[in-house]
Formats: sequence, structure tokens, C-alpha cells
Amino acid sequence: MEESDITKAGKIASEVKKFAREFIKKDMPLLEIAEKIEGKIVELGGKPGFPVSLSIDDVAAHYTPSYDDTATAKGLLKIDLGVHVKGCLADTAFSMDLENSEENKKLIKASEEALKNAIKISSKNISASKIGKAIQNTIESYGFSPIINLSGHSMDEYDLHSGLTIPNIEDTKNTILEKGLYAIEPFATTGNGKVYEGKPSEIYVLTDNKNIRSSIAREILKIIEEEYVTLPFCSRWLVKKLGTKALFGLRQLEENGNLHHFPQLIEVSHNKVSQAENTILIKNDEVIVTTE
Ligand SMILES: [Co+2]
Repeated sequence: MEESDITKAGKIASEVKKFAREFIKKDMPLLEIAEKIEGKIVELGGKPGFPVSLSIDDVAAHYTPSYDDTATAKGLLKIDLGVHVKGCLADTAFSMDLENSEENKKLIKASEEALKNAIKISSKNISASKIGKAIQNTIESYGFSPIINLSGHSMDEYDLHSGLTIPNIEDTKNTILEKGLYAIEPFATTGNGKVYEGKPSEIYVLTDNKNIRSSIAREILKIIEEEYVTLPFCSRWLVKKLGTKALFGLRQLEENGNLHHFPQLIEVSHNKVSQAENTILIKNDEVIVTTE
């Protein structure tokens, strides 16, 4: 990975975040929001690192609009967006209160402050558990719970989750952060602090490029290999290219074992969730927040 591509992806993500914060309003179709955000990423010279996630209230993550989605923006909305430049990633998220709720605002403040405190102590050789502890302490100081089974992650070229996790609580794993690219993403909730796997999200990632007989499935496989490589994509993107027959092809690829289909992630007690996320580049004696 070239550092210039990493910082370029981060800069684009940061600009798109500002743009999104300004245009998103209550009752706007999620489909329109997703298209605008992904369009802006391309306009600024990047590519989406994954389908933009627009998760509302107790949906913590992995809601991207389908091609015919009719849902609209409301409640506590989390906007999670990714950019890549030649496979170098930026992953960032923020939350918006669209119903003028004091509790939403406090939840948003809690995850944002947790992110700030986590980044403040980040450096080469820090333990991931220490970062988790800073996140946990901050969120608990607001009277909320961190989501314990969602976590930050290391990133590599065309690899959004390259193996190392950064917990949102103190843990006993003894993971040490070396030089590299990481996403830190605290989630705060008024609920129990855990998510379960809900409905399919229509977000997929290629896990095996083994042969498949169906011609539409092969056509999709070729698009994935050329354009998305090993990064997540969604059915909406493929319907745009191939029409609704893409949905059949995706189902065939899933049944053939070529794809992993991500589930939506829902807070177990159906309480509201806020999220804040930035990408950091840990260098020998410096930490760069690429998405700020
Ligand atoms: Co992330």
C-alpha cells in the first residue's frame, strides 16, 4: 500500500462525510442518500470501499438500500462509508439525530468522545485492549453500553477486515497494534450492548471464485473480480449494471458457495445505537487520522 493512496482515500472519505452531513434530512429516501454518497466518492476520484450503510435506531450496521428500497431517513441514523484508492481503504462513520431527541444526541456524543479518546492513546505498540478500555470507560461514563460484539479492525490492500480486531471493551487478548492501517469504531447503546444477526443485507463479498455454469452468475463473477475484487458490494450495484436478473445470479453464486452474504446487525434489546468511526495510520512515531 502506498501512503499517498491511503491519505487520498482518507481525504475523500472526510469530504464525503461533510457533504453527507449537510444534505441528509429527515424523510429523504435512503436510496437517494446512498446514491448521492457513492456518487460523490467517485466524483472525487475514489471508489466505494463497500456499499454505504444507512442503519437506523436498533439496526447497528449493514443496512444498505436495495435497488427498489422505499425506506426513508429517520430516528438515529448511522452513516458508515468506505472509500478506496487502488485498494487502499478509508472507513469512517458518523451518526445523525433526525428526531430532535436529547437521548440520541447524548448517544452520539458518547460514541464520538469514545472515538476521540481511543485515538488519543493510539500509537505503535499500544494494546488493543487499552483502546477498548478507553472506549468502554467513555461510553459507560454517559450511562450507556458499548456494543461488545462489534469491533474496529485492521485493514490491508483490498482487505477491509484483515484479521486484527480492536475491541470496544477491555479484553484479555493481548493484541498489540503494529504499524499499519486501522479502523476504530465505537458503538454506544441504551440497550444491552450486543448485536444479533438479522435479515440478509444484500451486501456480499467474494470468498471463492470457483466455476459456475449459469451465464448470468458468470457475468456477475467477472464484474466482481474486475471491479470489487475482495471488497464488499451489494445487489443494488449489480442491478444497476445488469437489471433485476442480477438478483438470480447473486442467489446462484451464493448457493454455489462463491459469496458470503452479510446479515444486518441488530441490537439484541432493540434499543438505539450510535456509531463513530475513523481510520488511523500508525507509523513508527506518528499516528495519522486519515478520515478527519
Ligand atoms: Co469499519
